[in-house]
Amino acid sequence: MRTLYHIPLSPYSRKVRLALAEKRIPFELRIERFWERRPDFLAMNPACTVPVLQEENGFTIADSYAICEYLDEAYPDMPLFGRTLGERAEVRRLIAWFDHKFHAEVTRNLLYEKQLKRLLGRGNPDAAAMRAGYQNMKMHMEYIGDLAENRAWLAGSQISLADFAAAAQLSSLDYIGDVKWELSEPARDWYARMKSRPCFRGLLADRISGLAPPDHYSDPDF
Ligand SMILES: N[C@@H](CCC(=O)N[C@@H](CS)C(=O)NCC(=O)O)C(=O)O
Repeated sequence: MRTLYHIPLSPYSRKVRLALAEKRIPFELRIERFWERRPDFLAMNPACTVPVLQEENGFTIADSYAICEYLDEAYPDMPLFGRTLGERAEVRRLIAWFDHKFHAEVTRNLLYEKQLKRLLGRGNPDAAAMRAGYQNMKMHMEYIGDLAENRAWLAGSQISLADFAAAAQLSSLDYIGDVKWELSEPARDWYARMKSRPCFRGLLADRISGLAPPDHYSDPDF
């Protein structure tokens, strides 16, 4: 069976899980404690990051963007990178926005500080980083709201990997109760639409032992 090595709160793993589920590609999940640096995992991905996808025939690919591009080329039904040249450029711009800018300015300052740092034994959360994360969230929620108000989906008229990249970052933060949904009603409405899609079911069913999500986490009408 095709296997995705992941950790539940990893936004990059979540993006790939959504892409696989939207394309209805069967897969199983395997938790990889990347901080233990398992030799077999290092052999698959010398960068030692999750996610890593292993196809049934043993073909292995690391990096969420490379995995999603590979999936779109290998399984072209339900294209996730847009159809026209212009759409494809906009999808890629927004994937980079969420994978890099949103992650660096918001997710890293909250999720990494509060959860991953402890797991990795890298000390206590940094209060200044957390303040910056909450502050930066305002601009990002407004931006998502503006996109959602002016387009059917974030990158244009079709759902795309841009929506999954954004939803993946937000769903990891939502699991730890750190998304201020009151900052943008259009962003919240867009996320409610995302949550009600069948591809989201796996993420909404995630439960991490000793860390329960808030009640609204799995409720599409939150
Ligand atoms: N560019 C990579 C980033 C993946 C990444 O940073 N994953 C985190 C978990 S969310 C990780 O494995 N971090 C391990 C580390 O930084 O040592 C991708 O898109 O897959």
